[in-house]
Amino acid sequence: MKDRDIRVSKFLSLVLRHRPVEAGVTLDREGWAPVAELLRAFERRGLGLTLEELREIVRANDKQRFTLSPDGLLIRASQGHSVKVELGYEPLPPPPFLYHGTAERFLPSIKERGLLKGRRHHVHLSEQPETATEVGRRYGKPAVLRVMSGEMHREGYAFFRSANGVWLTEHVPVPYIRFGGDDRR
Ligand code: HQG
Repeated sequence: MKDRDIRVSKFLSLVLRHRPVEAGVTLDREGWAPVAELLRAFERRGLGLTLEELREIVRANDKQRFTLSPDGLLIRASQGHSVKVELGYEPLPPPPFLYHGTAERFLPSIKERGLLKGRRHHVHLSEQPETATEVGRRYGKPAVLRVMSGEMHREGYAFFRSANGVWLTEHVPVPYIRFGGDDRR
């Protein structure tokens, strides 16, 4: 991605997931913001953006983080919020295993408390261990944990899949985590 596109994408994440009020943007219950309001927030930020540019950045985003409504008037982040929103994803049976990328320094705490959602709404899980490695790298030396999602689901834990393919669940207790990563034990 180009430098400017990265700045735009980061500001979009900030506004649509974490700090809409500070940016002067209103999210509805389901996390949708009026595109016109968002464009004005970009203006104020000194990152003037045309509608066409916004559409292209949403289309080309590496993780498909944002969704435009069919009429193009509203936009929301597909996952990752810390502000309260109801994304409305239906519970779905997950694949047997999912992966969580973290940093090695978090492992002692995860071994005690399981995976916690922190300030976000959910714990985020990937279908691919490679994606999890990249997620983990953001915080330090990456470690990939395998989550026994099939077993969790059979035992009553709910899973959701965001529009951009990230799996979401409330908490992963320690017994469902394999710390060896991809070894199928
Ligand atoms: C860790 C990115 C200590 C957890 C990604 C993670 C994702 C614990 C950090 C999305 C813990 C939270 C979310 C425990 C979990 N003790 N640390 N018990 N339980 N942690 O950023 O999953 O690029 O809130 O392992 O792709 O890293 O922004 O969550 O390291 O989908 O679109 O606490 O963000 O997407 O960090 O990332 P985060 P995450 P975007």
